[in-house]
Amino acid sequence: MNDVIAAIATPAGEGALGIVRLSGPDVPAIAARFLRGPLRPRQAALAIVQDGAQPVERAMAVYYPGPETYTGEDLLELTAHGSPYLLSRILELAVRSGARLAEPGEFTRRAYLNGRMDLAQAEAVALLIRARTETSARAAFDQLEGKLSRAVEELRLKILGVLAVVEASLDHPDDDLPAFRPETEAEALSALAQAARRLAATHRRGRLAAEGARVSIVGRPNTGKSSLLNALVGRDRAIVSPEAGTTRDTLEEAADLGGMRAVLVDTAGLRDEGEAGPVEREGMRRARAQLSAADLAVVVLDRSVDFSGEDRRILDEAAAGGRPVIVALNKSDLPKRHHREDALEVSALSGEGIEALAARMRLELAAASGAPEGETLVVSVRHRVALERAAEALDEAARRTAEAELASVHAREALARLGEIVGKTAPEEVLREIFSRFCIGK
Ligand SMILES: Nc1nc2c(ncn2[C@@H]2O[C@H](COP(=O)(O)OP(=O)(O)O)[C@@H](O)[C@H]2O)c(=O)[nH]1
Ligand SMILES: [Mg+2]
Repeated sequence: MNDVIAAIATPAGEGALGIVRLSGPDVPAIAARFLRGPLRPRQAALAIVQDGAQPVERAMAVYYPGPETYTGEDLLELTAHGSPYLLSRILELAVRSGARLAEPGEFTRRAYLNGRMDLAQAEAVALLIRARTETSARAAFDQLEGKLSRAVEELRLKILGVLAVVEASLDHPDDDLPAFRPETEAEALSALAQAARRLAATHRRGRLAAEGARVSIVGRPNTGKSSLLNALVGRDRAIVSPEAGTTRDTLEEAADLGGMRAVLVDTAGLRDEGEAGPVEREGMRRARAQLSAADLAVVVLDRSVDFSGEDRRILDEAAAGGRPVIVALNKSDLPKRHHREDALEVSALSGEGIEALAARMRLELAAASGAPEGETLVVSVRHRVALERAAEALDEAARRTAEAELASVHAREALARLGEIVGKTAPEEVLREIFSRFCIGK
């Protein structure tokens, strides 16, 4: 990290303002080659961007001397007019003056490597940038503020406490150590395993909060699934046709159900496989795969035709595994052939009942994703897996306390797994994978 990196930090496209960022040692020296005007630490200063003797732009420069900066290095932010041409021109001048183009996430990677934030916090930066709803932004913000890191650190400290006792018994086997009783330590380790599992289990809610819920719209052919998706997202996303079997592949569309992000998935109609051709059968297979991964199922029934055994089977399949199900009784504008107490009457055609359906979806999802106020949420799969592995290692350690040496090995394994979350023990591949998902300039 002895070079200076530079990038445009604002999104591509015209805007009122745009920002070019530089970080590394020697930032002032490089800046002096293409900026005219004094840089005052942590104060906005007018700087003329120069290409040789020619002025190119008037920018607002803020110079942050390291190490108390985002990256832990000297940092310079140039705010200019938000013209893609001007911004790339400024970037080019910075590069010609000795900086190099930053890779995706490289600023945050430096922040992590320089100890300005741990790995979980660095990952939260990407989550926060991607957050689109209140719940996802809050989960990301909490993680960035170190909430998850603190929970993990607390676990680590408790494991270290037990480990100290266990290892003391190894170092001084002949001493009478009243502190070491295998059963007591086993209990303590099991309790820690449970705590790690409880934290891992918040991932379901954490993922819902961050990515939005997946909602599968399922039903027999022609009940109006595609029409319903269109009505819910407010535009003609899916092809609607009176011809049964029109939707053959699954189709996804993000919807904002009043502050709650959800991904709606339209699926191929489900019917007797024996009557379907190979493409339709593949469509049904995909529909079922989507359904099994859904956080909520909306089963669409056509109330203008008789309720059938196929409808019954779809309802059962949708509810499998305790998944919440909403039954939409569609085509309320047509004469009804059957009725259900538990269903919401809607018309995808006229829009009747669609608001109520969206509200009901929001309610069901809130119940599934609603984290108790203040709860620490695990958002990423990586963290969940590390916690689960730590829990396994702790269980193993708990089983082995009679053989202190083995217990110690497994407890140390648990420490290493937890260390991966905050980056104390994260291998290079993990770092590369994490930071490659960032945008450039962050
Ligand atoms: N009358 C009426 N027709 C509808 C309604 N919803 C869908 N349809 C019609 O039902 C047919 C099948 O709709 P589509 O959305 O393609 O059903 P899918 O096969 O379940 O995706 C089309 O002709 C739609 O226009 C509705 O609420 N009322
Ligand atoms: Mg369809």
